[in-house]
Amino acid sequence: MITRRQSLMMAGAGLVAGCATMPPRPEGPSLNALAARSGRRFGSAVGAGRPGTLTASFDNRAYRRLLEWECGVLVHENELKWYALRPDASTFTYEPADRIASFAAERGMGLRGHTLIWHHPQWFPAWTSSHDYGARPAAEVERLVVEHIDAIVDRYGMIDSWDVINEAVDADTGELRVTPFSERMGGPEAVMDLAFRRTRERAPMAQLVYNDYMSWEAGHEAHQNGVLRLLEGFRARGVPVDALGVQSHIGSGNSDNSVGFDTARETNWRRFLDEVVGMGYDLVITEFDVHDKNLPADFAQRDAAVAELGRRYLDLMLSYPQMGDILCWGLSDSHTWLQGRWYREDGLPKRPTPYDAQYRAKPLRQAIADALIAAPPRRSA
Ligand code: 9MR
Repeated sequence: MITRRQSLMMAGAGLVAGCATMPPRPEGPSLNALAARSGRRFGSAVGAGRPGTLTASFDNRAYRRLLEWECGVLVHENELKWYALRPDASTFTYEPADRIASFAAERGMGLRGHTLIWHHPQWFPAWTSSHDYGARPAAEVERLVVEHIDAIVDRYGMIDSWDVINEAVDADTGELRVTPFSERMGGPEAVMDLAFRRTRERAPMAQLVYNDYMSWEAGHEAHQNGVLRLLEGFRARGVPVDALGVQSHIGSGNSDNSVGFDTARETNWRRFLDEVVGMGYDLVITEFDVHDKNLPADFAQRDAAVAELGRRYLDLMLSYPQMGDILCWGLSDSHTWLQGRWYREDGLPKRPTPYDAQYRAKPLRQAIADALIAAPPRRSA
């Protein structure tokens, strides 16, 4: 449900059907062309949600133009999640996901897969709790997971990089989350190992990713440690995981009580990344945006601070040769998920993406371009 406050925010952000006319394309190469110079791709999430909402960027012609200009790879924002694809145990709702996949295929773009299992109880559809798992619940979970992976991976055979598991580590404690599946299968590891192994069988050429939102801000240490333990476990058990998806929602910190803008702890973050690549994992930036909740109202000041932090972050990430593709979680302020929660004190719309709500390039777009131009070549782990 969209609240009155959200609808006002959306109007403020320019998310009103038909109000967008397309400003000229930025001069010079696209972000994807710049990424290609060092062997990477640039891309974005796009959503085919209910028309007129923040999740419906694909509905917007101007937004689709931005994708065509800038991207070499797309990812569904929500359409492959269980709650979107599977209203009940036997129905699959493919149409919104198909539209995005066709758009990418027709333009020769790549596609990432988000996500085969969002390992977080909040995002499991309600029916997974009330489902009749029968006398052998573990076997029934296994059947559901295998059926899901086979159906989705086969249907979207063009997907070359899968977020097989998303957000399994509790950010506060570092422990693995318990889900309706894990509690019936004898633990989270059993579900995750099965998912990775099955995906490898069905998509042997695809990059298999564990994706999470541990970040470089202060307060993320428990989350980072939990992710390291999980990645060590995968290696110890011989589970086929190729890369860590670093979501990269940086900036103000995503919570109601966020106070600062930049609390980056670079030395600690490098130590974390060193351990990850030391275990032989590649890195992917899967959901980049720069939250500006606590920055001043003034657009120029805000945009400059967002661009400066974004550049510093991307430079650090791109200093790792194992760092691969870079995807933003939305290209325009008209449709970012951050407009829908953790509102600014001044009530103004946020500016966390490379293009403003009128589809004009902002300093963050230039910062991404500059970071890509300066990037050393990619070398896979
Ligand atoms: O941007 C997504 C938003 O539209 C959805 O309402 C929300 C819940 O499904 O998920 C958002 O995307 C999340 C992504 O799937 C996983 N990492 C965090 C993203 C932002 O919450």
